[in-house]
Amino acid sequence: MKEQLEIIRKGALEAISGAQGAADLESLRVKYLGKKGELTAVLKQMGGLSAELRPVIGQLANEVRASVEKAIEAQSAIVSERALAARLEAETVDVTVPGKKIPLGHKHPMYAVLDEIKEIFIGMGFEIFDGPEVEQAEYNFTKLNAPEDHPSRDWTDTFYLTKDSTVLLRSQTSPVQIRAMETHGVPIRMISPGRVYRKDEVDATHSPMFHQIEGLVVDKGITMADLKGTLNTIIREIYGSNTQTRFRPHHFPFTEPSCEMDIQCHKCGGAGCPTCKGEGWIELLGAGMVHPKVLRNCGVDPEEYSGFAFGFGLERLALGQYKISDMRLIFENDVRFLEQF
Ligand code: 2NL
Repeated sequence: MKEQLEIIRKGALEAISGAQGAADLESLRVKYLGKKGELTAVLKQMGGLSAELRPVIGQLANEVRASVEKAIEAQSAIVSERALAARLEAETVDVTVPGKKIPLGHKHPMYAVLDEIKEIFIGMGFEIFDGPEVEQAEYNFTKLNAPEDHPSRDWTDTFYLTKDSTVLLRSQTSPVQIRAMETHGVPIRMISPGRVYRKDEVDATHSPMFHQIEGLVVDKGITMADLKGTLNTIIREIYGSNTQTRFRPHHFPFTEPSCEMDIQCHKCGGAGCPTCKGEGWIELLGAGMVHPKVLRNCGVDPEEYSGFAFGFGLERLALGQYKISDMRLIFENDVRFLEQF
């Protein structure tokens, strides 16, 4: 029986060291150590042994079992290590292979213009203020000194949201500046960019929703010279340092005196061409010295403080900057148009 056990041990250890996978090892375990295995078969014959031989063979059998178990364990570690190495080899990722390109969008051309303008104002110490698009008539008109019968208040021009005409879609961003004077106080240097709404029919130069940038500077001793100097500086940042400007008298209820600012046509240099409709000048913005009544309506003493304000349409500026012929293209968001910028 001793020889039989040694043969089993030798055969088992050889078979185990040659096993290539976990399944092979499991079947070898069954073959040698299982209930119907070779070692068990030998142990079953131990009843016929003498009393002296039985413990000797028993001890040997235990040794064989232990060494077979140990061999299976060791081989199992080798096999799984090999399997891992093979997997790592097979599943290697080449991180140097160029990736798939994901097409990214970009800023809308009008917001590119807006961001450029914001940067210029921020550089000159202006703060950017936001406010509600649904406004009270009080803030959109009354505090801005618009008389009760002013044409801009007419329901044919303004989107009212209540029957009593007290709530509306703002027609300018000036109410943001009124609110800023009330809450932030003066002195103040600010711009308020945002959507505004007017009952205009859609055509190449009009849209019922468009974007406006308004600006406001209030401090002690602010004059028309500050208005002209600031606006000239900003326009020259946008259009180039050689840009010629002119100021024409105008009327707004919220400023006194009021003016409009033109730039000399960048296409023809002032000679007159289709871009400037033969004028040589292009109208750019409206501005003026804040009306004393407007200051008082916001709790600011016009004897102590003065200021200037201005406003312009962003779409119109973007159309000019990118030589776009139709405002509808700005809002349609057709990618064939947007991809050109
Ligand atoms: C335009 C140009 C303008 C203002 C806006 C303003 C704001 C306050 C006080 C006084 Cl809080 N004025 N804004 C001033 C002049 C022109 O916009 O063509 N508007 C119809």
